[in-house]
Amino acid sequence: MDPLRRSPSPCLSSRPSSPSTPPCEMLGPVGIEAVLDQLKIKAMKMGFEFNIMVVGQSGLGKSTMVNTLFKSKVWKSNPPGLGVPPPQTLQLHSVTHVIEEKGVKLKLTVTDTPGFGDQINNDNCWDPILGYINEQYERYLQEEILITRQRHIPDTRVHCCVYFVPPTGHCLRPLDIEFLQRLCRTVNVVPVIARADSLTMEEREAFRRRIQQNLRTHCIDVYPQMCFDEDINDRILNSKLRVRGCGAGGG
Ligand SMILES: Nc1nc2c(ncn2[C@@H]2O[C@H](COP(=O)(O)OP(=O)(O)OP(=O)(O)O)[C@@H](O)[C@H]2O)c(=O)[nH]1
Ligand SMILES: [Mg+2]
Repeated sequence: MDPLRRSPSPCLSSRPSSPSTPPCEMLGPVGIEAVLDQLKIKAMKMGFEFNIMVVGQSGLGKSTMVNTLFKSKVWKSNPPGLGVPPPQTLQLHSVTHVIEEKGVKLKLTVTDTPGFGDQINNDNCWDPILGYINEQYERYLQEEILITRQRHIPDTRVHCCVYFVPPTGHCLRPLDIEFLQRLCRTVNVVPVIARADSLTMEEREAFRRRIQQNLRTHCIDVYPQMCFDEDINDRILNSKLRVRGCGAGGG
């Protein structure tokens, strides 16, 4: 895995300094704690960016999930088209909205992709999706290496890619494996069982376990990868996610 190609973390992280650096003895308060407030004010002003992409075979509910997400959180003024399924997605497109909660702004971009796997020959059906992801890295890098770069570089890199697994109830298909192996080298992948309401609870649980086994067998490193276990808190949270992984999605 090449860490340079790994999708970026959407959040700012502040790690304590190395334990090998001894703390300096202080003779009085110097106002270090004010840094926290300053960082908070800055983060509130700037907001956070989170870019999510949905990928999967045609008809698995990618656009429905995007719509659900937007209707409940962003498209409040949109006329509700209840019962009207979204039209088939024929090209990759992104929508961006700013969500604000208790003064914290989140610029959320959702990228919807056309379904794949409908052809007799599905060779390289992942190319447009991987091409888009890599193009965003390239765009960001080009801005970053400019001598006079912008103070805030617009981040269009995909932070998280939700991969819809068809609810076959068996195991991952060869096409899923091929696709996931490529995707997970480039971006944080969260596999979900699509249309999970078409399986019973027992079938869903057995399917989830088989998928986890397939992922291990084929060295598909989905989110959260081990490199995110930076400290004990991360490890606890990530191990919970790993145990419950691939249980979401669908109804
Ligand atoms: N039972 C069930 N049906 C769903 C679910 N999500 C979506 N559907 C239905 O599945 C059909 C296809 O949904 P879409 O969201 O258009 O699927 P898509 O993955 O975007 O399809 P493409 O754009 O062709 O790639 C629609 O009729 C939805 O109402 C779900 O979780 N459960
Ligand atoms: Mg669609």
